[in-house]
Amino acid sequence: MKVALITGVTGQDGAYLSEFLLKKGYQVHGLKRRASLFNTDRIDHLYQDPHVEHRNFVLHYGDMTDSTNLIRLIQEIQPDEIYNLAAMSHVHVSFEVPEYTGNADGLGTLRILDAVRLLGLEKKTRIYQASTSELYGKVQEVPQSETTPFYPRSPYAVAKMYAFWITVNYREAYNMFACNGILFNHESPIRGETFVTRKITRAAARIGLGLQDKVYLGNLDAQRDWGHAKDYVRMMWMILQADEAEDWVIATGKTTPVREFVRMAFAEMGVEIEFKGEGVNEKGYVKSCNNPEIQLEIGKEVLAVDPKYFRPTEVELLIGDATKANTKLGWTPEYDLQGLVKDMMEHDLKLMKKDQYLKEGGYVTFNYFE
Ligand code: NDP
Ligand code: GDR
Repeated sequence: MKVALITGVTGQDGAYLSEFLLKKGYQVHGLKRRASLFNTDRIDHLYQDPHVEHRNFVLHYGDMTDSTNLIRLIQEIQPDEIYNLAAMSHVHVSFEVPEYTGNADGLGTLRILDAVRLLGLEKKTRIYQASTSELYGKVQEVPQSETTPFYPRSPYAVAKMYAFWITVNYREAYNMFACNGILFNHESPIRGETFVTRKITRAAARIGLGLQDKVYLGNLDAQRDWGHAKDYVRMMWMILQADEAEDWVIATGKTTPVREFVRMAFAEMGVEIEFKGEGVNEKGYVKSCNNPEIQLEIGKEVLAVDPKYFRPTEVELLIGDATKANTKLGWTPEYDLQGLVKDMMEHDLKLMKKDQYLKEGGYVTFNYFE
């Protein structure tokens, strides 16, 4: 039985990757942080009673900023594969907590690599590092591939740049099987609520059900290459099964502005949106509604721009070239953007219907605007 350690197991990718590896027959160990409330929503369906012998899904407390904890866990677990997914992963928030981001996302990666080296596991343990299209930052060329130069534009991206190169360095210096997956944005129904896609699908569902008036967004012109997280975790595994340790771009090859994602999300509920105005004055209005379950007045303002969501330095355009992954590993995504939006909207409409019942029952429901 192969043994995997996933850092960031409670996150979007950690949850999908755990499911994927368990189906493949792995024993999966996950690193979770201690929190004052349960933080395992995304993996609760995989939970196994700790009193049962021979579990194949085991959680451990830990933190990317704590070297001794990481060394001890890796020593105990003796993993065949480590997927280093843990990170302070929000680009905008990284401007608020730049030092912590550098510590967890940059030095955290070094701690994992060095623990493996220190424990003499260089020949046994393969390491996947969660690198990112944010490394490309300010546009140098499109589409972006493994040979495109980096120009990071946030403390998050700069920390991830350190993580990228320290992974390459440990591979070259110590002959370790350590790889970067340079993944472009990938989303899902369990995406964090403050990333733009999930913020939009949650808000569209709430607005459609009369639970929220409108949504405030930042830069509507930013363009992203959005894929489905399920397709991307499959590729993380493929990267570690390859004959050689290399770095790989994973992307759909298509890019879409934030504004268009909004249009597609509302369209999933049968609501057509039109945009008027420019820059900070741009707004979105209901143009038509052909869904009897959705009661939205024609002309209702459902979207406004709030500059507080603008970033000090922005990444305007990402579009990835995953030719290498397509040709050498045979990876192609199963979901297109339409399929992704449909999956997210179906989920969020169901979720918000629960809130609607609660509200009708007199309970207070909470909305997130960030
Ligand atoms: P999430 O934000 O959903 O999950 C991040 C995970 O890291 C959570 O489990 C979180 O724990 C954990 N974490 C954060 N800080 C620490 C810490 N100091 N110690 C231990 N664990 C910590 O991210 P995703 O699942 O979307 O992304 C996974 C990885 O891939 C991240 O490294 C991200 O930067 C990278 N990435 C993501 C892309 C995407 O589009 N999703 C694209 C490219 C790269 P908790 O639940 O307690 O907060
Ligand atoms: P990103 O994702 O920064 O690409 O990082 P996010 O969804 O946060 O932003 C995408 C684009 O949308 C614009 N935007 C907004 N973003 C947010 N969060 N909230 C808003 O209200 C809003 N309005 C417009 C942003 O300015 C940006 O241009 C994600 C993370 O998962 C990283 O960890 C990962 O490395 C990269 O994707 C690839």
